[in-house]
Amino acid sequence: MGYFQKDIETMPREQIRQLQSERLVQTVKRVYDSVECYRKKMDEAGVKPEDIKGIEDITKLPFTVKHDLRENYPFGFVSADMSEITRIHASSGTTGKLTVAAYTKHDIDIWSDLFARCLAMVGADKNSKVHVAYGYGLFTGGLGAHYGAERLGAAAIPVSSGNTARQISLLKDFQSDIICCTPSYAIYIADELSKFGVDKSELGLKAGVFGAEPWSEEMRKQIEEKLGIKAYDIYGLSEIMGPGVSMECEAQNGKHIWEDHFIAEIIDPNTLEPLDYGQVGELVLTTITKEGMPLIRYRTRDLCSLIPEKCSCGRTHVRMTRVLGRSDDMLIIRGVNVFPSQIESALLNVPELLPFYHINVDRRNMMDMIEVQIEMTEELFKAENEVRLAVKALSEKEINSSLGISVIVTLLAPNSLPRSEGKAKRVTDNRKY
Ligand code: DLL
Repeated sequence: MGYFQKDIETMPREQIRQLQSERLVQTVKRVYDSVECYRKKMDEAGVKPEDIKGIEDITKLPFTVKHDLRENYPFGFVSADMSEITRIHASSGTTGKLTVAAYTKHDIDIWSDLFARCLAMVGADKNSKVHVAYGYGLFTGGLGAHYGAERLGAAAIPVSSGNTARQISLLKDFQSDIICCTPSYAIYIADELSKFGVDKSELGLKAGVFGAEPWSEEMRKQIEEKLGIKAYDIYGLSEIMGPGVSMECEAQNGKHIWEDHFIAEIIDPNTLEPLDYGQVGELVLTTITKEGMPLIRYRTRDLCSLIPEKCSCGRTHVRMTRVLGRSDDMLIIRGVNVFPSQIESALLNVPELLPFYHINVDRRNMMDMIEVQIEMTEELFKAENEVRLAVKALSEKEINSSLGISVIVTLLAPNSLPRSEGKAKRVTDNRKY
């Protein structure tokens, strides 16, 4: 499928590395001179900008963590003059203060290019109509997708999230070919179609650009089937830019990280040592062209691995695997590390269950207990009690055999869990630490 900036997207790896080296040196100089926190961090680590001669020196640089951004809230990490800042976003996260992201006009320009690359990658072009159902506002999803669609020359349709009835009628009337939203909202929209008497064949959709939360291959299959489209994974985070840091191509085997603008490393989240390609660890990103708020070795907390091999799509930029979970939302259940996405994968192997679930974690008599509430299909809901009990037992076994932990599965009637129009909240941990 199409390229937006072919020469860059297929640039030989040695050339990418050279570009990264030059841009890293510039960025380090820039932040040392303009961001007090970086000057302090680098002085403490005993490293001067002159010590960074290329990408091979990146490990000499200190990490940046979310806490640093919060401590310097709101604008302590801004590296440009306020007169040059043209946009400010913020991410609420799950706890505490907002994390702010500030952009210059040049930053917004690059972001638009990168999202345009992502859209072209999944077959969009200037004839496309892009239905944007990510939230518009401080969240980066809506405006990120919007500017990308416009940059490509496609028609951006700024629907934002919510009001599912209107989403469906607009999808049908406008015959949009691309939809951008969270995967959980895509499933919700798909399930609501029948309620409005709309069949997927009446929509013009061909592809979806889904991200902002972890999702599984099983969920992909369901979305693709229910909407009759190809479902692609997009990744990003506000601190680094927003959506479009990386995107899946037609091979659907990992997301290309746009390495002409970001340097990706994987580290062991405990020892902080760099890990090799292929090893699962925490993704660390350095921005190398940002002016508003460049970040050096930002610990994303997202766990994945990097795939360096050449991709069948022709793009040379390194790929990251699906995000397995976050090093900070990993549940430790009786000593076993468990990610909500692993529970999702195991349960969606059971065809009688729907992809709407919630995990409750509790501690009783010093023992960690997990209850997974999951919705049944209409058919199972109407079936005999014994049939339901058999499915419950089977799903408990699925989780046990794939994760090595025992859980209690509670089957719920269809539509009993709250639906999410943005990021889904999947876990409630009631344990007292
Ligand atoms: O979620 C930006 C975004 C919008 C990405 C739309 C993709 C689509 P934040 O609100 O700052 O920004 O949240 C960033 O969301 O560190 C990941 O933990 C998670 N995340 C984002 N995309 C994916 C994905 C946006 N494709 C945090 N798979 C990140 C898994 C994702 N997790």
